[in-house]
Amino acid sequence: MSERATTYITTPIYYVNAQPHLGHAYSTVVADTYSRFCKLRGDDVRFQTGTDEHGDKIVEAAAKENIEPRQYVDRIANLFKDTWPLLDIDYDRFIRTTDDDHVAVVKHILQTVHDGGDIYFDEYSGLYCTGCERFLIERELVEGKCPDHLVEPKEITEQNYFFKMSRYQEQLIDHLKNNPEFVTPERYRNEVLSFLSDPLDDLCISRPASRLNWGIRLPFDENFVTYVWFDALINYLTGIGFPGGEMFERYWAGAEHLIAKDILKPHAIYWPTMLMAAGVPLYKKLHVHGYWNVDETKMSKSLGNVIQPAQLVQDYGVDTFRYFSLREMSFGLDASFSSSAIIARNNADLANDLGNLFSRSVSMIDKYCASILPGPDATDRDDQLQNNAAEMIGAYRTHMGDFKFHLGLQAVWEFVGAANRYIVQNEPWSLAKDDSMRPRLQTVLYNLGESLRLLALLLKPVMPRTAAKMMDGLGIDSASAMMQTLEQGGDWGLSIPGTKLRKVDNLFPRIDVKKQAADHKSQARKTKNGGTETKKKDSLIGFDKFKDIELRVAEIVAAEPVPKSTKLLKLKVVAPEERTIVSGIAGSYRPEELVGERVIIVANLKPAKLMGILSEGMLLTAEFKDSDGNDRLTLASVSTAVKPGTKLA
Ligand code: ME8
Repeated sequence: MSERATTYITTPIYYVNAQPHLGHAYSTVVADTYSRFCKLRGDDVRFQTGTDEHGDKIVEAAAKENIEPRQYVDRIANLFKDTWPLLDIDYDRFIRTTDDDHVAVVKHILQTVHDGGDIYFDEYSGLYCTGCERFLIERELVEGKCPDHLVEPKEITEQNYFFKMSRYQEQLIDHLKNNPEFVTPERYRNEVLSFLSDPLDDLCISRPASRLNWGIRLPFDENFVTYVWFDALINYLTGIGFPGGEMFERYWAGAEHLIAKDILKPHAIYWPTMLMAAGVPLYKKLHVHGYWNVDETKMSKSLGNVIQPAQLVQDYGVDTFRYFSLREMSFGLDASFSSSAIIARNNADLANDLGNLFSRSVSMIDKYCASILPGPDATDRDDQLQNNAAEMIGAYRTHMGDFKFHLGLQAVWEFVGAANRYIVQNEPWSLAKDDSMRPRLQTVLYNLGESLRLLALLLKPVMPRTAAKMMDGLGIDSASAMMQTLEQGGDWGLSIPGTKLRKVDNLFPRIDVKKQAADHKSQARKTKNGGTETKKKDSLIGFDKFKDIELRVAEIVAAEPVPKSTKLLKLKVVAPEERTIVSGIAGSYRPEELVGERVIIVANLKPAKLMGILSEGMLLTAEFKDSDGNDRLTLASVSTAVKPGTKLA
């Protein structure tokens, strides 16, 4: 029997000098999703997050509030702790660098490295800013002054302890060369190697307690405290019971750290060399992601554009945020957060594609089979749909395991599109009209139920609440074996005919773009001086507003005249979900010449009733005069090579 793989995933431990924001939320959601994905893959998983509580910055933040550092760190650490349940973060340990066991492990490592001869005492001269309580380097200065305190730093000579980092430079280069996946994506591995092409300095790892006493005392010299990075990185060992203990043995070999590019150097250079000096094997992998900007601008307190996780959950819902952040950011690259981008994803991918697939399938099983999942006809297989499902699972497993979450989700949504097309192609509503087609109808509905079960299984790591709701609607016990791992549940055909489905609410309500746009407009008006713009200016729209209009390619799959109307045609289109659109083109087109056309629709228009038929969108047309001088319409169309559902950018 093969042994279960182990995975130990960590986030950075966040400084408590700021409140949790979008960037912290992203890293923590990624780690949580990966942890849940690894469980789905069958691994034995441990997941750790926490807070970094020592050092100058924290003392400064506490002083600003006129409270003791201890009181201050307790308050902010609790803010982080209280935030994670809002995002459904399911960690095993929340570690704080002020925890007793952590202090003991830091002392243990310091002593080991000291005993091994890799820590020495030396004099250091540098430019010291008393306001900052740290040494500054030349290029941090503006006109020779500290930019924060506007004073010239003093040249001081201080005695400190140093770690012989330089001694491990070659060993680290070898490790990076021999283990191409040690730091990923590759661009960050290259960055580290390029940094290592210059000689590495030793690392100053202490601060005199006379000027900073909020830290861990060196075990071999009580007059000094530990430099905050040497302290913080060790949290990854403390959390699994280092140095002894079963947990360390069990998890360390599977350690995968997740960080953003800002803290690459401490993780890819300080940390592995520290481990080498302490005689501890290196962690397995370092995954590095990019930065979130807000509306293309850097997020910062002074710009007032810091986004808080609680606000995100309130505005968009937890699963919409989780899905959006994983789908929108190509792991490793920077991405831009905007309200219109998250609303577009909610309305198109979640409400339209997934939400409609779910509600239509469940309501047809309700209507035609009294909410009981029918049995498929044993001789009637739909290989195409089953192959699509197998392809989805394969691609999902590979990409999620490689931290390419956007590609994993893309594969899932290709299957959502295939399942939506399956409905259109099979027309269960037509099959239901013909008694002889009952076995076929049952097969189609079973296959839809089974597609939804597989989707719920794969979406568990990304959107745990939505997956639970889908299982509830499908009448599946979320604790059942087929919903636990890909191994147990990834095969086609495990749904049990006869299962009673349950009524659940819509998976994703649409977010009203118009209302949001109106809110933004009134917000913008408030901030403009006096509202004196001319009418002409008012008729121009900003790119933000244009981005709210969703144009998609649709394939017309059926067309018929609307009774008692000379102008209207009722069209069934796939974009990629099926919808009905009533369009005033009867004077220019005959129904039969429209089937198969790829046209352009406005996909996020509020549905409206025309001659009693609900029209869900609008076709783009242009007016012209034909050779007889009659007014005619022509449809905006694209080549049939473009897939239905493709968005126009
Ligand atoms: O550096 N986009 O803590 P920190 C994406 N205590 N991620 C972001 C982000 C953004 N705009 N801003 C922050 C520290 N992050 C140290 C870590 S670990 C041993 C010690 C996330 O509070 C991202 O994960 O400054 C980044 O690496 C981390 O927050 C930095 O958090």
